[in-house]
Amino acid sequence: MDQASKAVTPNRKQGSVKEVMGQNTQALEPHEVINLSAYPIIDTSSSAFAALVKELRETLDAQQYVVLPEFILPAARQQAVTQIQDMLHSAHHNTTLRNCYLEHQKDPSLPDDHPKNIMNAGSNRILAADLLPASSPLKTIYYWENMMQLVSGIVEDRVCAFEDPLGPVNALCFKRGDHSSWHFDSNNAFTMTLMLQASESGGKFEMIPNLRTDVDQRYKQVSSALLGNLNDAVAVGRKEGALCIFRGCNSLHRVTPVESDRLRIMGTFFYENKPGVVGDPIVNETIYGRRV
Ligand SMILES: O=C(O)CCC(=O)C(=O)O
Ligand SMILES: [Fe+2]
Repeated sequence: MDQASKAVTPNRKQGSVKEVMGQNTQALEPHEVINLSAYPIIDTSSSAFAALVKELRETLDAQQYVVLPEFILPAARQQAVTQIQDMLHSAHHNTTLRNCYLEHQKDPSLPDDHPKNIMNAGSNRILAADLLPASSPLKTIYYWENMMQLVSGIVEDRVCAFEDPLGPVNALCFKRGDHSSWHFDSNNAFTMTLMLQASESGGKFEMIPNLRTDVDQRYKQVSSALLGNLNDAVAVGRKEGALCIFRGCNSLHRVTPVESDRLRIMGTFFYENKPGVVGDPIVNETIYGRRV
């Protein structure tokens, strides 16, 4: 997914004054949202920050994902969950039938067991950025300059806020039975998620790291995985409060069906590597059911 609004969300610079925004809730400051004792990102010129970045970058490079447990503080997590549950009736219910390349059409010139022709259903509910209050802790995290510096150091690329009204920060909710079928993420070099509420059962995030490469689609191996050979799959364990950065472009991944009444809620964050990027309205329509 790739998606933005300067107008809707204030750019949260260091030392910003608390503002009263959205649903009469006061926006929290970064130190009220992020576990800064575990993650020393308050001072991005410190050696502790540099050491943290190095460790996380190396882990991401080695396993294609890195998990930061207990990243969001419990009270902020609870606030985010409550705000999302209050808005759930407005979430867009996505049901898809797609192949692992996120395409909805088969290719009749290819055999049935070609990965392009293996279609799988998926279902989730998504709240776009404009449906999350400006006081959402997810936005405090997303727009904090130090956060962008942290992410930039980990992924070794420039990190800028996405300027689409819908795309930058989303809440992805999975009710009982909802799941995301095996797929490669399209054209974003990394994806960042925050486990706000875990399901009691199911809803597991699984990944086959580097199943394809930038230059080799490895269709045979992809097809074999899609048909059930999961020897190389890893379960990425994440407890509530954990932030995860993963490279989903070449690592096949899925979310297994949620098997509990407890809603699985992920915060998802999409950064760009240059300023001024907005989403494609046609893509937005498929993800959010609307363009703005
Ligand atoms: O919900 C998740 O854990 C990951 C969802 C996913 O595949 C994605 O955001 O690209
Ligand atoms: Fe994905």
